[in-house]
Amino acid sequence: MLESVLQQFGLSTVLEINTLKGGLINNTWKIICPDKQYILQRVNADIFSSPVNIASNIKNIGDYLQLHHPDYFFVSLIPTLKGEEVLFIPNSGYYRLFPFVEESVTYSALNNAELAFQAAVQFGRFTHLLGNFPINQLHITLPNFHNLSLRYHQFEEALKNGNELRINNATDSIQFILDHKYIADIYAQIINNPNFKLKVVHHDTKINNVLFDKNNQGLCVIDLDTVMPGYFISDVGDMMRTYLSPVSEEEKDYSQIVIREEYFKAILEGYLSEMKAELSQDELDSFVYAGKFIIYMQAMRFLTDYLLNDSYYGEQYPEHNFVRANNQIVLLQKLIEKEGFLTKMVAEVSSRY
Ligand code: GN1
Ligand code: MG
Repeated sequence: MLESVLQQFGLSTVLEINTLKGGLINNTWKIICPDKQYILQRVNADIFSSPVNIASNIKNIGDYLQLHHPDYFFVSLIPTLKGEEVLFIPNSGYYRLFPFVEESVTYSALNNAELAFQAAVQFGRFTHLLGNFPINQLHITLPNFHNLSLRYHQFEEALKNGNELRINNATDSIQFILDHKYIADIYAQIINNPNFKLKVVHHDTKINNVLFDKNNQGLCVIDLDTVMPGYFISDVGDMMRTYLSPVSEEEKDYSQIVIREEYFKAILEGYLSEMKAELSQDELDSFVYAGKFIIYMQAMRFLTDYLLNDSYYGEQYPEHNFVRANNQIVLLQKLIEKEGFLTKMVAEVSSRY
């Protein structure tokens, strides 16, 4: 099957096809041909209703960067022999092909704060370089993706219509989300605050979406599916969610979840090195809030999915999304414990940029 897909992209001699794990949504394979390597992806069309719009965003952003920032390293799509940037195969799905960047490295976990700094520079640079990009030309690939008010509403609906056994099993976690609703209320204020500007935001800043070179210098960001107009708190927050703790959302031993202050500092310094001039005082003052916003949303999304029988994220073992939700709740608790300290760090560090 994949062979015939690859043929339509002009790849007829394929030596190896290796499945890459990592993302929860799309399928990804590394394709090894005699002279070159590629990344093939099948876009999950149950979630992304228009893979063609994603391809169009990637093309427009690539063209803009090529024109205005020709030194920026950008990974473009390789079209099919017929010139399509995404190939639709009925009853199978939407496929797209990227070149594999030779000697590039990705990480799924962080044990070096310098990499967190580099990643934050890359996500900051991406938004910074696209500062004058005509934002209304971006297709909205996932409407309301980081709309916390809507996510909260969906959570409330799941409390009414979800699996009753699971609702009873999750009483404490549900109570935690209800008790922290103020995080959603702050979001509702932010979107009405003119000092928060819509920017070109990546919306999925986990570490495996950054390419590094073999000397661990950041090269560029990848996985542009969710690049949409948004607020900086989405990108900074998801970095906090995924870089601060040494263990990921998959960890079942919650005692291993800790907030590593030097990683917070790395995110702050890396992001501000590119974005300080573009952030208003209100935005800067929300730097720590960014982490609360995203971790709260992710805890709620996993919990909502658990209550709705895992229809979005699926599960690899019983109670998987319940474990993920509770992991994120612990992460949020630990972040809140350090909020005062981290807020002082933002004031201190930002005065130096
Ligand atoms: C999904 O597919 P992946 O792993 O890049 C999700 C993110 C979540 C993440 C949690 C489109 O991202 O929002 O933060 O899982 N993407 C979508 O692991 O829902
Ligand atoms: Mg992704």
